[in-house]
Order: sequence, then C-alpha cells, then structure tokens
Amino acid sequence: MTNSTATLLADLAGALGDAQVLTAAADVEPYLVDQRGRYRGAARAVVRPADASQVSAVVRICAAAGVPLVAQGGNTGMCGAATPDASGTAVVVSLARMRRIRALDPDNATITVDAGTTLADVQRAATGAGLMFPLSLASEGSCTIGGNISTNAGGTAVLRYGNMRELVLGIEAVLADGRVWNGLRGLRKDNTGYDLKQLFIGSEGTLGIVTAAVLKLFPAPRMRVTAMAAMQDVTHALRLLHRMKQSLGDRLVGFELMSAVALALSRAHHPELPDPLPGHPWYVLLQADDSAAAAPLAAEVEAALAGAAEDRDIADATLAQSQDQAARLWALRENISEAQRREGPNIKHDIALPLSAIPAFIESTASALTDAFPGSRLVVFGHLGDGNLHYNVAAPVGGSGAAFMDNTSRVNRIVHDRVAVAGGSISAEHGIGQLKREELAHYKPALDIELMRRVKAALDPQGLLNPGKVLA
Ligand code: 2HG
Ligand code: ZN
Repeated sequence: MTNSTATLLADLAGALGDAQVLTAAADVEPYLVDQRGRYRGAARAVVRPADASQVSAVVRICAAAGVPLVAQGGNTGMCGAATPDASGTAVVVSLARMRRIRALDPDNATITVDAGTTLADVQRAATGAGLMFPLSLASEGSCTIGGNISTNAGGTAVLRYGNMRELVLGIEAVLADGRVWNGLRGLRKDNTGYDLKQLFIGSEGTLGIVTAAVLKLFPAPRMRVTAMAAMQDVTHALRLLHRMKQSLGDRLVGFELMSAVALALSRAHHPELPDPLPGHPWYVLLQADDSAAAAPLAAEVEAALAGAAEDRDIADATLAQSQDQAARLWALRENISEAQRREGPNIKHDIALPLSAIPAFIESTASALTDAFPGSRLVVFGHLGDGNLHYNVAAPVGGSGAAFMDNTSRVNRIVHDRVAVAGGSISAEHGIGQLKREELAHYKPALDIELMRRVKAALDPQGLLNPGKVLA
C-alpha cells in the first residue's frame, strides 16, 4: 500500500469509523463485479456511509486526494455503471446503509427516502399508508431508489405512470466538491429556472451522488386484472394495445410483449410455471388497475379481449382468476432476464422505438441477423406499451455463449443501425454505463455529446465522479 493510500484510508476511517471502510479482498469482492458478471473492477476501498453528511465527507476527502468515486446501490444495474474500472484507483461508495424513510406525507402524496432504500421498501411504505409507488421491476427487492434515479429506471408500469424521471419531485445530491445540494422539494409545479434535479436523474453517478429523493405517490388500486393473450405477430399485438387503450384509458398499466422463444426460456428454467396458451409465436401480458372498488374492470377487459378474438387480432387469451394466478403469469415474464443469464452470455439491446415502427423493425432486424448469424437465438421481449424492447441475441442452441460474444459489435451494428433509422434510442431504461459507451459515442449527434461534456465539466471539473461511464 502506498503512503497516499494509507493516508486516504485513515482519513476515510476517521470520517466513517474503521468498520465502514472495507479493504479485505473477501469484503470488497461483492462490490467489484456487476450482477451479469460482465465486468470485474478493483478499488482502493469500499466505504459505507450512514448519511448524506458522511457521503459529503467521503467526497471531500477523495476530491482533495484526486481519487475517483463510484457510487453503488443494490448492484443490480444492467450496464456496469456501478462497477469500478480495473485500475484499482477508485473508492466505491455503497449507499446500502442509507435506508431511512425520512417522511411520508399522505396529503401531498409524497414520500422522502434515503437513496439506499430498496424499491420494495418504498412500495411497502406507500402501501402501508393506503397509497402506491408505481415503479415496478424484477429486481425491486434489492435495487435501490438511488440506482433507480441514476439510471432513470423504467420497468413494467411506464405506460401508465412514466419512468423514474416522472416519479421524482425532489433530490438531494452530494456534488463533486463535497457540498450537499438540497433539492428535496415536494412540488408538482416549480418553474424557478433550470430544473437542476433532472441533471442528476439518469446521469449514472457521473454528475453527483444522489443521497435522497422525494417521490410521487398515487392512489392504491382497489381492483386489478391480469390477462395473457397470444397472437401471430407484433402487428396484431399493437392492434390489441390500441384496442385496450381505447377500452380502458389510463387504467391500462402494463402491456408486456414476449416472443415464444423468450417464454420458452423462462419456462425451461422454471418448469413449475404454467404454460397457459401453448403453441403461438407471440404473447402479451397485460395488467389493468382501477382505484374504484366497484368498477366492472374484469368484464371490460374480457369484452375487449373477446372483440380482439372476433377480429382475429388475438388467437387465444386467458384471464387470471386469482392473485396467485396473476403472480404466476407475471413470473413467466419477470424470469426471462434471469433465465437468459443462466443460459450464458447474450448480447443485450434495450431499445426504444416509436410504436408504429416496431413491426417493420422486428421483421427487418430478424432477417438481417439470421442471415449473418444462422441459428442465433433472438430473445425478444419487453415493455411494448411504451415502445421499449429487450432485443437480446444469444448463441445458437448448443453453441458457445462466450465465443458468440465476439460478434457483439457486428450484432450491435445490425440492431442499432435499424434503431437509428427508425428514430429510436439505443438505451431505453438500462442506461449506458460501460456497456454502451461506445455505442452512445457512435449514435449520439456530436452536438449532444459536446453539450453533455460541458455539463460534466461544469459539475465535475476534476472528472472524479464515476469516470469512464456514459461518456468515453
Ligand atoms: C426486464 O424488462 C429487464 O426484464 C431486463 O429490463 C431485460 O435482461 C434484459 O434484457
Ligand atoms: Zn425491462
């Protein structure tokens, strides 16, 4: 250990206590690898502050020593944003101990929480007050609000409630010089100049370290209907979406697409789950909520599905008859990502497209990929209701997943060029991190990159906050 590292560690221990400055290999290991196992980094230490003033102390100490900082929440990110690089120069700042629910204001319908609070804990606190926090993701038991903010997380209810950016009213963040910026306001209207909190949302810890947030709450649904439908192609899935929106308005909360390949993968790893509508190429899982207890929601969904069947937009459908059945249908969808992880590495594309462009995109991309990589498995699923597809490409059955990853840039070009032509985005909800840094540089217009660099330089002039992430 160099003298400067010894001094740094002593200063950090002075601020946080010895027990919260981890350096032993076994202690730091879980913080150095991302959940997909794609990135392995190194760090001088992992620190575990208890509150914003301790985060501030850590940042001041590191800034004075010119040491990079990597903030980490639940370490469930998809793009390696929370994993330090391999140089071993950084300090990882884990927000995991900062889990206080600071306030819940039912009349204002807001909750104020520390950044390390898990999404599930926020949902539970809201439910306990007869309200709801709508962000919903497969990793909600371990992902944190700070991570949700940093990546502008999406999930399965964006169609109705928007992504994290739309759910955050206020933020507290530690700036690159260690000052605590207090933007913890719970206002639905505030036009006092630039909306500074938006800079921190989706910036993946490169502009500041989010330490707390004020979040919007909503009336709790009193009625919920979950249904699954099967159809011949995505054009028909979009027709069903249109019909459901017309019938249900904003009571349509989730509209998830699954290809037969994606669904089969989920079931292969969870054979205990049902196979309610076997033998179709595409599926939709939809959820509708109503906050009125006496609404005829199930009958309305059923009537809309019957109309869709009559017009041959869907081939078959089933309505969950109990909460347990609904949970099992959702498990089919939520387990796809985990099932893919167990299958081996895959080339992920988290893309957004105008809904109208999706059928042509799917057709042309699939034929280009199967021409270039015969037998490659296209695991296509995602949040069709908001135009976000997970267009994942995996090795042919029996092929080496690791060897297939060598094709990443060619596969990316085939997929992302078509996304660009259709006016889409190469990152809908997972962020950029390390995974899509080069893709961002390739597709983002030069002026956008220049403006992003100017914002970065203004807020982090030493370039110490999560270096090498988002911007190359
Ligand atoms: C999901 O929607 C997640 O399940 C993960 O965003 C997607 O693994 C993926 O590609
Ligand atoms: Zn997703």
